[in-house]
Amino acid sequence: MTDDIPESHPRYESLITRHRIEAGVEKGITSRQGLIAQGRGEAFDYLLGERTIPSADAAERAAAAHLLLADHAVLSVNGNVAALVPGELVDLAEATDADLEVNLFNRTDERMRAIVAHLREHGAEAVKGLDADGRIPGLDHERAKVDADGIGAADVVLVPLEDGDRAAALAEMGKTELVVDLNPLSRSARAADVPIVDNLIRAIPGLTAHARNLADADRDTLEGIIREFDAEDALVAAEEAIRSGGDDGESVAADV
Ligand code: PTJ
Repeated sequence: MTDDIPESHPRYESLITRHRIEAGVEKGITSRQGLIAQGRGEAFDYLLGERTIPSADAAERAAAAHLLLADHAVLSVNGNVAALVPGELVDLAEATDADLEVNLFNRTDERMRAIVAHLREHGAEAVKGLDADGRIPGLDHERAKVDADGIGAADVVLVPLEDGDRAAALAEMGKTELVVDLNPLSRSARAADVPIVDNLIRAIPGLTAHARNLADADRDTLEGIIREFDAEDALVAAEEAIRSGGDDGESVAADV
């Protein structure tokens, strides 16, 4: 089906992304609600000009520094993330020595296993999430279920495409939270230590590129990058970019 979309199409990437989400639903990985979430994200991405704005790039660099400094970093995977960037997440886990853990809002045993298998097909060795022997306090839905030696024990968690409740609960547990969300007004973005207002399909490879560039950096350098980053400023810059159709005065380049 992707073969039917010519690369010259002005919205090629967006159409490929839609196809991946659709295929994720067909494969039993992505929930049907994931289609709605994707549509919401697309609207923000369109207004951002479907590009990584400078403040998001700075956030990706700060997030990479956090992952490299972590004692135990975990990358949380849901149905949309698994459909859109499975191989890219495996690369990021390798570059930062982080664990991968499946954590679902609409949790079923079948979906959990399908996502674990999908990540393995994309090169993951160990994938956490099936034990579910830990709980995030203060949450009464399925996302509270975590592995005690995974998200339960992590000091830094990357939660791409999150729902606001868990973002707040993880912050409450004192974990450093890195969130990817195209909506700078979402509760998840606002609860994050590092909100990355960018599309997952650009943000995850961006994070990995920064992690690889910083692989030999010393602790002082990484701590300096983290100190320089201001979450509130990044959210304000993203909101301004959305309202003005481009953070640097450029008009939105996307075609309908
Ligand atoms: O797989 P599950 O069962 O864990 O369910 C996952 C979904 C996504 C259905 C669930 O977490 C959900 O309902 O999320 P929300 O509350 O719709 O929030 C999704 C947020 O992600 C919105 O703020 C969107 O703007 C944003 N978003 C959607 N697609 C992308 C995105 N952000 C970055 N990149 C995207 N591709």
